[in-house]
Amino acid sequence: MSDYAPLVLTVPEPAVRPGGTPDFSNVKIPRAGTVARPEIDAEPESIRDLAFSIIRVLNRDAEAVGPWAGLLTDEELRAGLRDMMTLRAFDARMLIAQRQGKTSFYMQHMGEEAISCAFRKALEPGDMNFPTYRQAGLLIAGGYSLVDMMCQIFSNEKDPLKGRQLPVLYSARDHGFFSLSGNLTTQFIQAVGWAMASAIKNDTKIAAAWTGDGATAEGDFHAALVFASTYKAPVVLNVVNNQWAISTFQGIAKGGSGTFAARGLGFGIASLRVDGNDYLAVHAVAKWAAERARRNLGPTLVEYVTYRVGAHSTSDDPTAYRPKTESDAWPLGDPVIRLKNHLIARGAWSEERHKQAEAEVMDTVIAAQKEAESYGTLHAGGHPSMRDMFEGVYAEMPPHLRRQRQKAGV
Ligand SMILES: Cc1ncc(C[n+]2csc(CCOP(=O)(O)OP(=O)(O)O)c2C)c(N)n1
Ligand SMILES: [Mg+2]
Repeated sequence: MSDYAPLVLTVPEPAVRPGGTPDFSNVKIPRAGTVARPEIDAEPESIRDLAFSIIRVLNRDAEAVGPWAGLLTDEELRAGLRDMMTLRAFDARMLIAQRQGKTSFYMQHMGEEAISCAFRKALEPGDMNFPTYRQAGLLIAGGYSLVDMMCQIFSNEKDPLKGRQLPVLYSARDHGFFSLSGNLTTQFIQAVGWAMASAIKNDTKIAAAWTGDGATAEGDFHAALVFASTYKAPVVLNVVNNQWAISTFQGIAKGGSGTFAARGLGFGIASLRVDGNDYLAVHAVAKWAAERARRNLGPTLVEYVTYRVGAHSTSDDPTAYRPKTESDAWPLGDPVIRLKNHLIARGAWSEERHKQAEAEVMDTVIAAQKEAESYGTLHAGGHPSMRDMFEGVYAEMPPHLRRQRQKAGV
């Protein structure tokens, strides 16, 4: 007989299930403006508390307060608002297009627009993002063509990637957007490797790695942190904690560290948490982290606290695993509405201007869609040539591929 009681496996459970009352009492939210802004060259050891708090700029009255406020002009904030509205309109149109059978698949950003849109504004030309599928704001805020994005989604004759990638897995080297890999957290090791190469070449460019909360459980995430910290790679390590990894709640991937940002502490990496629905806070933290990387002060891990309002993808139905009204209960609000209200509070925007901007943005997106559809959609119109399938991988086509191409008659 053992002196010990039988062992029991711990399996974390989400606070509520479908049909229950949404509960975010576990998300501790400090008041806006209360978290300190350390010097750029602060030692990671001296700012460990930032991995357990949340940096916020916009308060309940839509004012920008505290040490992380004041970086952006009215003009820049209006541009940021327009980027987020464009991303939202783009998502709305592409979700309908998927229902209409014009594309097989789509992934939306609802609720997370501030993160990729504001982060893009902290980068310089030549910097490289290694994004996941939920950062199309990096392209939109960087002025990439909406038509090109849609052509990729429709896999049509003008698809820049010639039908080789799943819809939304874009690639735009000149826009600092590395080919999007469906294999999650490859982004982390690749970004760190790219950043190390930049340092080896004595270049000035930095990298940005992207992952969701769920994918931090992959071994690649931890391997990347080892290399980033040992070699002080010029990289910003972004973790978008939107509370869900498809149907798995964030408590499964988080482990015992308390927060995702706290993962960085064991590696001696400067680690911060930020309100991911606060455009100003995201931008300020991204600037701080990018500046550290650029000054050769090493990597920064940033956890964006946010909520995935929509379904994971068009293949997912969230009502199967979380309460229908959970997103309404999310305490950090809607990033578009929060920035809109801030601009109004500054006297730099109005309800009328917002309505007009909404109409303009939708017109722009619809015009882009019309053009993209004229080059074909999934089942209609032009397609990439079958011949393209055989090109672009080898400098010289190997004999077996040549034979296959001949067999295909293209
Ligand atoms: C290495 C790897 N494992 C599993 C998957 C399948 N998969 C696609 S999305 C996803 C959930 C990811 O959740 P999270 O990292 O939180 O990102 P989010 O979708 O919430 O932005 C999974 C498991 C994958 N694409 N790659
Ligand atoms: Mg997630």
